[in-house]
Amino acid sequence: LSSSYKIGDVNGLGRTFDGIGGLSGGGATSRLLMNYAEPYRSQILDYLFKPNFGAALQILKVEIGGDGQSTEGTEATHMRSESDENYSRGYEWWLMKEAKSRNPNITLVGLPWAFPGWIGQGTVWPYQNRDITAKYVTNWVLGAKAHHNLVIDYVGIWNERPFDVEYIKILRNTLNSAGLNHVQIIADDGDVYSSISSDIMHDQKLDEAVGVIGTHYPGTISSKTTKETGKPIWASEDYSTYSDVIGAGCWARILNQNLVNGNMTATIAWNLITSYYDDLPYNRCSIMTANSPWSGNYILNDPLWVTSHTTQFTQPGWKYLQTVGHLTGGGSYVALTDQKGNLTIVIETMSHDQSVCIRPPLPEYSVQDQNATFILEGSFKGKVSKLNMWFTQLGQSSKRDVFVHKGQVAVDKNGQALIHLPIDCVITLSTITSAIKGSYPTPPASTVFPIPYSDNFNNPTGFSEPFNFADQAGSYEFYHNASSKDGHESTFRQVVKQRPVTWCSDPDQTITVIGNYQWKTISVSVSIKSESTYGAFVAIRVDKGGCDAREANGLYFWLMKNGSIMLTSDLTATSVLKQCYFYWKCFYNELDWNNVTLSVNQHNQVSAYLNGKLALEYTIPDKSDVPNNGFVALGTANYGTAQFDDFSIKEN
Ligand code: 147
Repeated sequence: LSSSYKIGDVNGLGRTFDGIGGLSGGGATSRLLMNYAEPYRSQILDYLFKPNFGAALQILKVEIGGDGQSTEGTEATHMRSESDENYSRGYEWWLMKEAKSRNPNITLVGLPWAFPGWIGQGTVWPYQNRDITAKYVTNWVLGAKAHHNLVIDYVGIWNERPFDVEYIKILRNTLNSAGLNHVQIIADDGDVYSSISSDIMHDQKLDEAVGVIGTHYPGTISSKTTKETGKPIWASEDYSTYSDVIGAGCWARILNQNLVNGNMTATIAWNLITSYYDDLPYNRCSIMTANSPWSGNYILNDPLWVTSHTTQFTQPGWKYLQTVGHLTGGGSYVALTDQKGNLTIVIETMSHDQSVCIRPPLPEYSVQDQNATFILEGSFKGKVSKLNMWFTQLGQSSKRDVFVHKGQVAVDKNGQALIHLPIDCVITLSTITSAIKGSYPTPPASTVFPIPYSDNFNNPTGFSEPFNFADQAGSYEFYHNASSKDGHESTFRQVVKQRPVTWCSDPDQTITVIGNYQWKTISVSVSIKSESTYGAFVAIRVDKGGCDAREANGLYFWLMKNGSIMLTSDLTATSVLKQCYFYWKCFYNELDWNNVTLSVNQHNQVSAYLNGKLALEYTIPDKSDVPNNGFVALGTANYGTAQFDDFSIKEN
């Protein structure tokens, strides 16, 4: 099969290209990135953000943390009450600065998943008092500038949850009143057929307030109404597919076809980087992988180099040509120009089975080996005599070129360039000469979470949080007891006092997990001080995180403020395996620090020591709700503060 395709600007240009991006958050997807040692941490960031090196991302979208669960964990909020403002929590500020330092032109986007509880004003609805929520989001933008010199370009409404027309208008006004007219609003980060588009068509004020229509997992299409609004359309979250060769095929197909079929001018991958534990949900649905900080290992997954095929040959602000489309033998091509003579053509020939994404379902189609003649017309004819060719072979082919420079393709005097297009490949043809397949020496091999492990929370990490704990409900951070003389000056503290305006159904307890999901026979020690909580726990074999955290089974040892202790097989403490009350035999000072050691051995015997004395024993029966393995965890019986110290884990 041989076909020809016109590439030119004879009938004018198409839409403005806004970029290809990655999403940190939604949520806690970057949690383990901060503790990578140098040089690995900088190398990882270079592969993601440095121009002419790796993914060279053009957009970084981050979660505006709300202290609530948002897929791989919770991210810290900048306002824990109406009077609290703190712009040094979490790691998104740091990540944005690292991205900007590599690419000052990178576009920054912020979007809330959960909101802190007080935003609901007694409800679990963020639009209860719209002015308060608008101020909360506006403060985040102002704080980014004031504390980190970060200019935020776009903010969203409420990830994949209902929008509120009145709120969008109030947010626009609040941003403007704060001098943030340049910050555009993306709405509504929902599905392709969201009513936001028809609402915009019928409401001039809303039309003025919304800058970009953002849809999620659009399956490369936009609705007729969305196109009719004339607004830029983004796949503001997409991909979310395991980062193997099929994930790379998904990414290649949607990067082109989101424009060809859906007129979308930006696509943002969920997620940027797997820096969350394997065995949390959506394992390795990322552009690259770095979730073994104790080893230094990271993985350059194929989707990273698929990204380079567009990002290293374009800039946001370039124009798509109108001459884009489907190839006659299957696949697609897009073309872009800087309007100064540069031309980039990106071609993908991904077959169905080699490019299935997590969602939505992909209708059947076929692709065949084909030849294509691209005929340059308009301002390119006679001006472009050769095009650099970069090539990636995906699919199950044994020959696996990944982002390889294949020299130059000649454009003949008639403006024609002939190329062969095998199945399952991505090809860039471009006048741009600066592209590089960046490389560093191979990082160390991945290792499992190291034990014995300990943390006395005395060593600053440069972040508000210690390394390796992945909060699944509530927020945990370093705490300094200024006046303490009892050896607990620096501790680890749960600080959220009210259940958030949730995005998932967060439990009524809080929990932070750490370690290796495969752990079976483990002993964990920790000192615990309940403050405003009803009690606190240490747990092993915790088998769930993410939005399912409230279903997490495990072995939970609780110190309750009423003086009781108990062992349960679940986070919600509905399944009590053993308990004892203070008036019987387990007396301890429930208001002070208490040291606990919880252990399970090869014979499934569980023991809990309280202040050095055996407090509870239990043998897990053959048939039991107690999982065979899981994470270590700390937590609290409800929202409220509690402190932890002298934490250690060893294998039995
Ligand atoms: C998205 C979320 O926005 C992300 O935070 C992350 O959870 C991601 C994981 O794939 O998913 O939410 C969606 C969840 C389910 C669907 C669409 C989006 N769905 O079933 O169509």
